Amino acid sequence: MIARLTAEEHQALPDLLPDWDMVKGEDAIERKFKFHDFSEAFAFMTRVALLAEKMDHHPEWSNVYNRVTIKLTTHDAGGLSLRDIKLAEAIEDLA
Ligand code: H2B
Repeated sequence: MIARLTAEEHQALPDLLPDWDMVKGEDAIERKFKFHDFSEAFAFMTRVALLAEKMDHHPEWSNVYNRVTIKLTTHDAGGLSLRDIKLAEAIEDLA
C-alpha cells in the first residue's frame, strides 16, 4: 500500500506546484494546459504518456482540441501520494 500525503505534505502543495489546483471533493490535483492547436496538445500528451509509463504512474486526463486537463491521484493509495508530486514536477519540466 502506498502512503497518502501527510497533512504537512498537503500544506506544501501550493508552494511546490503553484499551477496545480486541488480538485473539489477529491484528494487529487489538477492542471489545465492550453496549446496553439491540437497537434501541439497531442504532442505534449505523447511526451507525458511516455513519462507516465516510465514512472509507472498514470494520469486521469482529457483533451478537447488544444486543451489538455491532467488530474493526478494515486489509485493504490485512495488519494494523493508522493508519486503524484513527482509526476506533476516531471510534467512541469516538460511543459
Ligand atoms: N497510476 C496511478 N495514478 N495510480 C496508481 O495507483 C497506479 C498508477 N498504480 N499506475 C500503478 C500503475 C500500478 O497499478 C502498477 C501495477 O504499478
